[in-house]
Amino acid sequence: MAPGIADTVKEAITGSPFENAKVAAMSDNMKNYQDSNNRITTDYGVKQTNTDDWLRVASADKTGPALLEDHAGREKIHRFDHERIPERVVHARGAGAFGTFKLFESASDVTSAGVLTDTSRTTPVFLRFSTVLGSRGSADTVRDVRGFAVKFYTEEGNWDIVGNDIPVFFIQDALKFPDVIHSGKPEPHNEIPQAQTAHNNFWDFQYLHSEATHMFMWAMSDRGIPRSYRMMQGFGVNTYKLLNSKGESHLVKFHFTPHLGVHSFVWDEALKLAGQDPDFHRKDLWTAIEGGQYPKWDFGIQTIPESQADDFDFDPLDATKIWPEEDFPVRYIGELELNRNPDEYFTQTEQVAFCTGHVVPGIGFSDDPLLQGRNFSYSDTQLTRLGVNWQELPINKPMCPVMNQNRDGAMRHSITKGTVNYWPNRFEATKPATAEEGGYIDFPQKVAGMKARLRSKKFSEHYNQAQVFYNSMSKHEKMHIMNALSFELDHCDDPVVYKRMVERLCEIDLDLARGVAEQVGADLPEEARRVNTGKRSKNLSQEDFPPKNLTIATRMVAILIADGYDSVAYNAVKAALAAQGALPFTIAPRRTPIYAAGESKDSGKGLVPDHNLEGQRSTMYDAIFIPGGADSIATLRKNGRALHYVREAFGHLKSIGATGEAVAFVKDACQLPGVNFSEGNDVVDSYGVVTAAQTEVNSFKEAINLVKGAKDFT
Ligand code: HDD
Repeated sequence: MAPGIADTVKEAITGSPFENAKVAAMSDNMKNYQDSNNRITTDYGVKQTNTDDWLRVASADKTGPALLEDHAGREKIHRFDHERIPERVVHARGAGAFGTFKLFESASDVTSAGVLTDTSRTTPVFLRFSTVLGSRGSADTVRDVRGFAVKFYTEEGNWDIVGNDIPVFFIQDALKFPDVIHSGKPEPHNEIPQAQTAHNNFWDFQYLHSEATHMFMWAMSDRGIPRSYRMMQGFGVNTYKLLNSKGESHLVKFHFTPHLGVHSFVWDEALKLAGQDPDFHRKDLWTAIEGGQYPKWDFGIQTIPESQADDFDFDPLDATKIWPEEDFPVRYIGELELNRNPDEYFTQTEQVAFCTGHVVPGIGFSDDPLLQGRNFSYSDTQLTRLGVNWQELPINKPMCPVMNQNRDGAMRHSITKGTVNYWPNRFEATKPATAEEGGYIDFPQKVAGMKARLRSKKFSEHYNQAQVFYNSMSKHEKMHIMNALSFELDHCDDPVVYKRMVERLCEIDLDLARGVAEQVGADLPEEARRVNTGKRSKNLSQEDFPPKNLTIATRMVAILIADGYDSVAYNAVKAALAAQGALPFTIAPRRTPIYAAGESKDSGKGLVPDHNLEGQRSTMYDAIFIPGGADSIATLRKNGRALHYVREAFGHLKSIGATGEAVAFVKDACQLPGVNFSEGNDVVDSYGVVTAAQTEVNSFKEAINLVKGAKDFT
């Protein structure tokens, strides 16, 4: 394909070309601000000589009133006044990227969808990650569910999977959505707290609405505080249908599993980062893609022949239940890669609009009552946010032809030629497609029943899978759940709320309930409300999702130095980390040249660090390395910020590498209650800490790889 404007724009700005059919298709809508040949014009195209001074009655020594006549001036202010559109009612804060979807195994046995059967295609996608409860300007690292919404620009039209990083949901029926969201959003009287579930209303609702139990256990687990968007699973959550060319129907759930493995923060890191770097996840995604470290997910399906839908002890249409992977293995058939950052946040990430109702031939809807209601809500909300012609916006426009009788409305872009705009018409123009031509066929489902506000009987069981989830956690994951619940309920000052929640936990596990009760000041329960069966299931613990290939690529490493540092160890470790795609940053007491041991300050050389110790925090890094050097370490020992770096990183169980004099420094800095190091100054004997009198680059890399494992000990 010949390079379009989009390619030239991108190349002019970043110097690198790109390939993405959807981005190329948007080239007609793109313009390049950063071109010195451009001249400022009004929106109606007239070049302007001055956009700084309002036209006014004035002379060299007297400024008089502004003139209404200044149309260009009024246009500039008027356009600014109207820049904002309503933020999303949920999932307001997000970050997106373009990418591609490749199928490596045809699923033609279960579907006729081209995107899931044609292995020769590369389907462009746009993926938007989000938090649910916070406003557009809230922090990335809060405890919350993360949105995982994928728009596939397929040859047969747009297909949207509007999913989350957690496979179940709080409610079974879409009609409860306003209630669950109102209870989690800031309280109505004072709009507090922002982007938090830690308040009375949320937990009040969770108790009174027992079907939420499974989901809140996931949200309180480490899944609620992911380390990176690149290290989360994505789930379609709802049950859809796949329809094959024989006219058979299967129920289906969609899965995305990250190649980097599933990793999380510890809560203290997440809390601190929310203030220290509210854009942490956004930046992480952006930097990885700009650096060519493209995040990837395996795409998989779980299917059940529709004829067997009633054969299980749970209802496969209930979105508060998973389909256990022992019984319904995920069949991985494709790969999704994100490989290009957006050009402009507003017109792409903000204006992208997803709809669960967007399906293509071969994919359909089940009777999942949550999905059925969602199908109404998404297109409805876009009317408030974007207006009736939202599907014409460049980011939302399908890549295949769009033609129908829909016309006009605010901000209509397309100009449709012709003397008629209805069907049937005497010209036989723009007629319905046949199935052979790729027309959408609704699955001919036989339905009989009473009209009633009812759910099927199996929907009333709410605790089994919540218990299986808890039982499937590792020891430290269980502890994190207990601590998360203790944090949240500590923020509830109405005793009714936290006492009832402890009762609810007795449905899951008595030890958990007692642990939380003690911490939050509720009565200590004596008995479980249900026996804990001890039943577990696979692929619920994050430990079941290690990285596909061990890699330290994109892991952020802080290297702490001061004047007199050991440049041999510094250079060796830094080069080795960079060679493996890790991102080493040098941090020192000041951002002016730092001199190595033996290097004269008069040499005029020195090394300019990336940051000073005040500018960054250990929480922003996955690991730290400290080279030796007597003077350097003597300085760092006296620097409270440096000491805190080491201690905090150790407390968060991050990998710490040290050589020479730095070994004893790490050891002294980490003399915390309950920490026992072996004798001697040459080695610090603690999981994740790699020290040596000599540079042990390989062990340090190993340790960074094991960051997740190291967190076992929090
Ligand atoms: Fe929703 C946005 C995911 C239930 C109504 N939802 C939204 C987004 C995601 C989800 C990822 C952000 C899309 C984007 O990035 O633009 N929602 C889910 C999942 C659900 C779910 C996984 C359960 C399976 N949602 C749900 C229900 C309703 C909605 C039951 C209403 C009845 N959701 C909306 C919405 C939003 C939305 C109000 C706000 C902005 C938007 O749609 O485009 O319509």
